[in-house]
Amino acid sequence: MINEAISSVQKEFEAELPSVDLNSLEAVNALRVKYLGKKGSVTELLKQMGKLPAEERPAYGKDVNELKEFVSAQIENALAAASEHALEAKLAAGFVDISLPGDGIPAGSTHPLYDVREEIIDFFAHMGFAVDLGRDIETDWYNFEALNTPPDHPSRDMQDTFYLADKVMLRTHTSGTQIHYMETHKPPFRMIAPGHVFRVDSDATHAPMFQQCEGLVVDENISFSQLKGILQLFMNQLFGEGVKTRFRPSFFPFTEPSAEMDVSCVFCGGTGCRRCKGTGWMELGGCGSVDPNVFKNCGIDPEKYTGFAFGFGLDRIAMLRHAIPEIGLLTSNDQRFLNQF
Ligand code: FA5
Repeated sequence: MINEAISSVQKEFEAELPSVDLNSLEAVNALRVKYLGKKGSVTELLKQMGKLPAEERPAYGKDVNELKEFVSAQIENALAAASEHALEAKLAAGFVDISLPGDGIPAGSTHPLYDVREEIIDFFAHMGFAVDLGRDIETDWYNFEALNTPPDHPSRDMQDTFYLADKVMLRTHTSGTQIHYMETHKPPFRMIAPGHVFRVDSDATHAPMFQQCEGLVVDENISFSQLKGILQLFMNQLFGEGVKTRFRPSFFPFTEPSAEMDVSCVFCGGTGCRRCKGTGWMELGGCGSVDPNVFKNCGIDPEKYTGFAFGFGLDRIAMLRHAIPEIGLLTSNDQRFLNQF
């Protein structure tokens, strides 16, 4: 038969437990002290064991230990519930628990235009080309005159150029960087000049601000066929081995002969589709052999040196690679567009 003192403590505990506020850590702690503390009723029962005759101790010990385990388990559960409630209350009051798992920061990605620019720089830097970023604001000399562009050339028109002051403008192409470079470097050299350019121009494939990459190689015996070879390699790098190039005769005041370079349409492989307007080709940039007048303007002997130059639209390359229908999307900062990359 269970010891009367033990069963009375058990009954008392069972009667008291339901009335304790389980949301209050203080109340549950008080219950713990009352039964399991140094002078708690269960602790007192345990102390009694030593005073009992030896033959009664085993049965008493078993019962009192069972009671202790029961009370401990109940109080532990109550403490866990009260602690959780206390934490929730703190969180609701603005407390930050730094041990809780975080919400996670979504990873960003590089912009498709940035990727094209980096790939171009990487490709030409590996071939020993220097990189000159040039400047966004140019004078008439660098943007037009030294580039052999006559005063009546249409590109000088207010309709095409953003003028900041008389003979000062936002550059309309990266070709001015050729002049700065030739004025400050002696041949032989090879360089590229990626950067923003500005024109009064706006439709699905033309933007008022876009990026170009200029290229210039000057040495003795530089030929047009070397230009074609390097640009073919460059296109292979950008669009894969299967891409073909085509050079159409064209005109730029600063190159002679001049050409427009087309690549076989990356969408249809050259058979003709809606995107290449049925031609099988897409225009990417201009190029040519450096006009001797440009060399003279920069103090380089055209009898000794020859060279080639090219200029490409980076936005057009990004549009081709990702089938982007509107050039404006590239600079619109629209998350729905950007999240696709
Ligand atoms: C030029 O700007 C010459 N400076 C290129 C050059 C450099 C020729 C060196 C010879 C030697 P063009 O105006 O065609 O050429 O522009 C070159 C490329 O820039 C175009 O083929 C196209 O890809 C891109 N481009 C031109 N206008 C725009 C525009 N408004 N928006 C986006 N891309 C454009």
